[in-house]
Amino acid sequence: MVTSIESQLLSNTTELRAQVDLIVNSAPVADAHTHLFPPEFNELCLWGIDELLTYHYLTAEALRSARITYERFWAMSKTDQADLVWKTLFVDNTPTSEAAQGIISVLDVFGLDTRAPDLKEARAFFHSQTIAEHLDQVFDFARVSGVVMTNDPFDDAEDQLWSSSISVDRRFSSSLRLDSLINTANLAVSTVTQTRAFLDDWIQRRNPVYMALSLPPDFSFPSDDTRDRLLREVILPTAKEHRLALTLMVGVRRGVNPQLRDAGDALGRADVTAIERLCLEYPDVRFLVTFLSRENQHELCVAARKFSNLMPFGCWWFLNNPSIVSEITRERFELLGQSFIPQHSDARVLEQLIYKWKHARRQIADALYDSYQQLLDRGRAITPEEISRDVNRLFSGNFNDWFDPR
Ligand code: RAT
Ligand code: ZN
Repeated sequence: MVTSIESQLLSNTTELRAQVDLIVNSAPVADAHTHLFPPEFNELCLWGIDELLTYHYLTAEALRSARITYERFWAMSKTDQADLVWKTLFVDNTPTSEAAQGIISVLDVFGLDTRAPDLKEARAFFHSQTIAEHLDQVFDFARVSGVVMTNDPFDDAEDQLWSSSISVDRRFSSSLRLDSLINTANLAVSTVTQTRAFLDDWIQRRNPVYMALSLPPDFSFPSDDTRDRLLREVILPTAKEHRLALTLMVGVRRGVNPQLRDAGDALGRADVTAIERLCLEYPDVRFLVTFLSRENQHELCVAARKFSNLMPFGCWWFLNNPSIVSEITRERFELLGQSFIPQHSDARVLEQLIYKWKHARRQIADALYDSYQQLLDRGRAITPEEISRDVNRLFSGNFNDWFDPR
């Protein structure tokens, strides 16, 4: 008798592994947080080898080993900086760090020499690409169906582009990032009214998928400060009224070493109970939350078990290393089933989508396989159809439910 693939129970571990790999590697993913811009945003759309190598994750690493002062490094042109990063991290040393391995994955996908002594070949390759086709190819390789941008409503360069009524590539959705509001505001009553009107207008025109805020480790709620007032009087009412989720990224310590510029931020352990109180007090607001400290991850899972308006997402920034992604993803499967968003890329440079998703899929596949294997040992086999259901929920279903509940 012929059994259809859909109803086939995977009771053999080799077959199970093959199916998990196939399904995880081919499922399209909705990328919930990036810093990418479409080509219509001109110089804000970053791509190519020089942008890849001057990514702040890599400049921080190169400046640990290269014998050069910060001043001299920042005075160099972008191509010279990229040459120095390449020589330091890829020629003089072995590129074992996650960010460096990311470069290797990208070069490899395009068939470029991963052991090249310099960047001649890579530069020639990227210069020969036209951005429109290259973008399609990158989305295709990464199997990303769409990305959420990070849009600062107070950034003049962005604002001018939006106002020039460009039509944005449909794969790029906007998000309303409110860090500059929180960092600059001093709240008079008129400011509250004006700020709300400003946000209402921005939301109306740009149709963001969520509002977002990054927060320091000492974030507390409730609290007797301007941030608390902004949350209560501006941000949370706006979220309610527009039925927009609020994304909170907690635990970043900005500018710990200002000389490193973009690479100078660090992290700290934060208080997850602040998020619990927000979820309790605002049950009709959906919170998408990630913490930067490894030490907060278990507490975040437990908080999410208590509040269905809390969705943990991603392994953010310094957590985006295979060993830590593996640990966090397994912890989440054990405590939350499939009710979380396992990863976002945080890509700033287009081709990073390729490596960030390739590496994330590997960890997610390993963790899922182990969960199904445990189920099998305990007496329940799984079907390919169920694996697809689970993976689709993790890669896009939770995202779509959360951001588009209408
Ligand atoms: O991961 C990063 O690239 C950081 O620099 C930050 O941008 C962080 O992701 C953020 O969104 O604040
Ligand atoms: Zn980010």
